[in-house]
Amino acid sequence: MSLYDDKKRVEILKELNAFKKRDFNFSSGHILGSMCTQPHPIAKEVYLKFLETNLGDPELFPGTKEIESKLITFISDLLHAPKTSAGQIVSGGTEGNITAMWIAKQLTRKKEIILADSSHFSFKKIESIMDMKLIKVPLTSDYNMDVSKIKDNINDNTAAILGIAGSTELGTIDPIPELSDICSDENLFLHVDAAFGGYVIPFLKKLDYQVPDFDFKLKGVSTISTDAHKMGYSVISLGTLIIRDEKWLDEISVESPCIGSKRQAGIFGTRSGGPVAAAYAVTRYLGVGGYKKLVENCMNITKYTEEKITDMGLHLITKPTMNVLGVKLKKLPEVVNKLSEYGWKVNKIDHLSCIRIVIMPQITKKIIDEFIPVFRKICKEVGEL
Ligand code: 0PR
Repeated sequence: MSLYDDKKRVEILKELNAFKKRDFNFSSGHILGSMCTQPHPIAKEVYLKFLETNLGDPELFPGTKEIESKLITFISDLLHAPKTSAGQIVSGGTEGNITAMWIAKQLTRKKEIILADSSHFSFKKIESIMDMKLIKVPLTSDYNMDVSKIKDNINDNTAAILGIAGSTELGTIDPIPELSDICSDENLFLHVDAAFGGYVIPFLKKLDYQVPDFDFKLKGVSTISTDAHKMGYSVISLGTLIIRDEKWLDEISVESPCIGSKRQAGIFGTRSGGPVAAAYAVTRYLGVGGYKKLVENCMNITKYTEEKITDMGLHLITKPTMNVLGVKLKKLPEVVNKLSEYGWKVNKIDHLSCIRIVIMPQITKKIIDEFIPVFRKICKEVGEL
């Protein structure tokens, strides 16, 4: 008798498929507001093969552990990390930020984080979980951190400064070179949140876009987080935190007596090797050249979308730095609700009175050509145009 009862299987799949039908999906091309993506086919295939691996026990899975090292090497090289550096796999941008602030807090024994209003809401979690304090600095008219306001906020309690390389709402990049200088001068910890921009900015540079340096080439940068499940074109959930000095990992590691490795660093214990193997497979498949093409394509479609939207008579909040557009709207909730009724998903950003459109790799010109007439019709219907 088979242990896998086919009748039950069919019944369960039927039930789950009914739930899944209610979801939006990336392959429709109608999700325009998400920083996640339909993963690359190689990522899907590899993910399934590594389902039962556990990187919390590297003694059992030494092969998968080596894949993890290779992925970390790829990203470290991309970010010009020094030889002294180390990498920590995390579940995504939130855990990357938490882990970086954990290191900063341990190293400095201080609690204040200086950051801009545009920082991701994961920092509010950090404030609460880690009993740290957020010291907010305003933005310039370009929606970047106003560096001139930083020095006034540095004091004996400063644990770290945050720079954002690809902001959640508009994809803007803080002046990381200036932040690096300040942090070098004042001997402060500088974390760069490149959850979105980590897989974009290095390629924008190769494509000759004028974007500031943001990585370990800058001496003051201490840690950088990047997400493979955003522009890394891989499966959820995977991020990487690269740490300038391997020794800092001691600050977030504990003895792990019952497993093969003597110590374990980071928040998670048991963690799947699936997303790690998948992300590595995408880096092998695409390589630097492939990612460059992907980013070039996303940027071309961003430009195309910008033109179509401004042709409609609408305005952007700011010129896109990367593949993120903020479209100003007076009738924000009305437009967003109607778009959703028509099957299109964008993000509603109330405090900027705009929608966010993210041009991820699955978004083609054809999709934008389908979207624009619907968007225009809705804008007319609600009196936006
Ligand atoms: N840092 C930055 C700059 C981010 O933009 C994000 C997420 C994070 C950290 C946190 O990353 P995780 O969510 O991986 O922990 N930014 C996206 C956002 O808030 C997350 C997201 C992605 C939301 C896809 C919705 C969605 O469909 O928009």
